[in-house]
Amino acid sequence: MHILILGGDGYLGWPTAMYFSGKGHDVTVVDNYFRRNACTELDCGTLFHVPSLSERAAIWQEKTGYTIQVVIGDLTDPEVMRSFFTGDVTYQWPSNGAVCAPPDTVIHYAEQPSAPYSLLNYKYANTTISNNLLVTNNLMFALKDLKPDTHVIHIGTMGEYGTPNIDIEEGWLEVEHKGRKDTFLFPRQASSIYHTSKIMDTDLMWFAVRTWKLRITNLMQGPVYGLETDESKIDSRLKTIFNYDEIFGTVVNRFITQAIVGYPLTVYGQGGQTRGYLNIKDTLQCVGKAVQTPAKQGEFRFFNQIMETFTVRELAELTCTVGRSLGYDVVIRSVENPRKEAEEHYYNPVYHGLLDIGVIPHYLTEEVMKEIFLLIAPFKDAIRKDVIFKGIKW
Ligand code: USQ
Repeated sequence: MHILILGGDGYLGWPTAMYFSGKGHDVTVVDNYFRRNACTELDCGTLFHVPSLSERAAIWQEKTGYTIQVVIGDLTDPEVMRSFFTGDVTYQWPSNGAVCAPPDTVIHYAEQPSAPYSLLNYKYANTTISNNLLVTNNLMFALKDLKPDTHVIHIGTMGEYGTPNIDIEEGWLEVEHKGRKDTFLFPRQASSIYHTSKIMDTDLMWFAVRTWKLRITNLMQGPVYGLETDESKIDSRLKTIFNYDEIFGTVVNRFITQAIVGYPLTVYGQGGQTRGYLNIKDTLQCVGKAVQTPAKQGEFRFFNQIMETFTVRELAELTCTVGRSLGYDVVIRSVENPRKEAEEHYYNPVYHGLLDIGVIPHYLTEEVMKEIFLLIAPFKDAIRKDVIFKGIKW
């Protein structure tokens, strides 16, 4: 299969590229280096230096013999998006790369992924909305015009649903109203501009499926944690970008980093916020299973991509237990919540669809968290305390 990964330089994009390449698929990655550039612009700090995409693809080829083709381009430009389906694409690596056939599958990660970034101010809100919606819309039109049988896997977010006082279904809800029934997208109520942009993505994709009979899987993902995947073990330079700062770091990765550097764990507010979490290894498994069992033509398929739920307080306590067992002096400090979100709420999402197609979860046990501690610990001296909490409010 030829798999095109939009956003192939990100936290999830690069591990996904290695995962499919290692299984013998033809893989092309495209990225505009948004994440790296934003980290530099906003002085976020990352745990370690990450080689460029071309450098990583060269290391990958040297170690495994597999080629990952690299394109540096901005997918908000419709011509860049369309070039992958017309064969007019310009490869950065390998420089003599033969032009590939159009992809069979597109995995769409090419979005600004941070809620705090989207609420820094109106400028960053606009960047989030324009990037995320234009990339998705360009993809929908490229498929409609050039290759409607391509299976798209879009990484959505559980945050689209918010924290409703009813159980969260996988994408759809059957509603009975005045004696009649119909099925609708599950009600959405996001708590950031970033999450709202993902709701609008979903609406664009649902329009495209209804109107042009495209085939799309929307993976409604919770916060991801972890650093290592089977492929990144091959060479330390293949590790994915790792953020622990307030803007791009997700909570579990942040807490472990904070514990290592002796920074009190930043539990926002009461810490009763409940989310569904998954290991980065399970993101790869889920995407892998979704590729193997694609949506049908004209189907908009949803999976809730989480493996288990935790409150923030539970995550902080787990980090404390594991950190102390490793000799770190870990303390928890509740800080005034910079976000507008429910701090104690009902949360009962359904998430059996991915298990039904064969995903076997890696749960966040003490042992698993210890492994992540041991991967981050060697970078202790590089951890910057000044980027951990700046209090980006909304
Ligand atoms: N939190 C803390 N302390 C911190 C950081 C976060 O208490 O230092 C809390 C937040 O207030 C929130 C929860 O932990 O209640 C999760 O926050 P997060 O920053 O790990 O995740 P979030 O902002 O929701 O976004 C992340 C990814 C995003 C993805 C989303 C899935 O950045 O791309 O879509 O997780 S979900 O949360 O299910 O919407």
